[in-house]
Amino acid sequence: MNEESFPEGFVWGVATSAYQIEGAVAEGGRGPSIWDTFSHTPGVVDNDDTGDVACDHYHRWREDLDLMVDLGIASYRFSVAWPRVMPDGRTVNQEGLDFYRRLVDGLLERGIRPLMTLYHWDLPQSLDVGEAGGWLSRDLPDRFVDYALVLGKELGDRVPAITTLNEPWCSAYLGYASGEHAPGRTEDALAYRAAHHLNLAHGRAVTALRDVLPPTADVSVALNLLQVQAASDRPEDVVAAQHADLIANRMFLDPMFGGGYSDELRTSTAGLTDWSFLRPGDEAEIGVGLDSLGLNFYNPSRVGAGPGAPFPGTHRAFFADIPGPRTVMGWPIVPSGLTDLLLRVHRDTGLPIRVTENGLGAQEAVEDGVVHDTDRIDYLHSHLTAVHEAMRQGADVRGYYVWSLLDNFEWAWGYDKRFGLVHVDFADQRRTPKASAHWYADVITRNGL
Ligand code: IFM
Repeated sequence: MNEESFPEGFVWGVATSAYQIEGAVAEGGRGPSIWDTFSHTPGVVDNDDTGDVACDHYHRWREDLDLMVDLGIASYRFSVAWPRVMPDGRTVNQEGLDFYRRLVDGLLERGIRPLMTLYHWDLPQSLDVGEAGGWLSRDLPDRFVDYALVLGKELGDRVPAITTLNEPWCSAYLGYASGEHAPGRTEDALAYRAAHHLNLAHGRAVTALRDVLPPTADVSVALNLLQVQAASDRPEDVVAAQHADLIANRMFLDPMFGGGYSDELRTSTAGLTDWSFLRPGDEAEIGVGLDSLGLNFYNPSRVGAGPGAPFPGTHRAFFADIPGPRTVMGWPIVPSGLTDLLLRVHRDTGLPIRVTENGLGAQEAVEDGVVHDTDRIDYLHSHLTAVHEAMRQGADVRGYYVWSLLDNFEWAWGYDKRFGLVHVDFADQRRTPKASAHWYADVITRNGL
């Protein structure tokens, strides 16, 4: 690996998720998800956008796979819609399974390696009924195991890599504390209960999957760990940053890799939760071995003790400003944060790592048939340089997946913020590869920058 090249076999990929691209929410026997309900609630998504049609990928998947071939993509990270495969969260819908079987076969025929995420936030609505439903329910981990086993048995012979959860931080803290995501609950204490049940679902699913997957299967989780920086070296800011690290990162890392929730985490959350949801044996079930780790990164977070945008799930830490350039999402552009985070994760887990998401959100349009997204090229270039630097310093990074292949439904931001390498005209579903797509294809051909 020289200054600009990546090792042979480094995997170049793109990522998407089901609710953000598929559309066809009432076709093929699919049942409603919590995101259907949430996005149809007036005022919660910009412009009241929904994923009803999205990129119509459910009908256009062949065209989208061909786009990946044109770009030279080696691996495609997609997620399965639980409500398509089990419309009520429990009963198998063969038509839904068939869709994913065709998708996976289509990938393999084109020489693209599937990386399948089981849960990217679209929980079947019928599993979220009442005040204590959804991820607040102790029943959910077992429902998730049943679902994981259906996919493991159906597709495990042809999908070499399976990720259990995408960004459980978002499911727990944005779904249950800040309310920005489905199901839109707003109580800090609920977020900890949800996070624990997500962890338990992950651990139990990994154990169950091992029994049905081939021994070569690569099982992982994808975390959006915060690269937390203290707002200053004032003791109160340092403590606030440690607190944020505990609730955002170690809430997941400790039980998955550290032998259980740490005393520090328990102390730090006293007053926010009584941990009554934790039962003897849970931590052992969560801390099962993984083959690799997915890391999603967009920006570091500066955290302080002063006033500012509150940090979800805590009364004590606040997001502080990071000076310098920002994306239209308001997210600071600091590529060195990715190097630091990769090295930390390498130290903490020792696992092979994939950067399973990284990319830039922008507001852009096709002009004379072209999207000149030089800002995205700059962003991707600088972050790939940061990955390269982490590898030079010893991090075992095996692949990089741009978020995202297509412009898509960006959750509470709707369709206005575009992350795709490929522009989607949502009026006629026309796909136009942006300048960044051509740039990425070139990077892939050269296996380097
Ligand atoms: O679009 C999301 C994705 O679903 C999860 N990670 C962050 C992306 C950009 O916000």
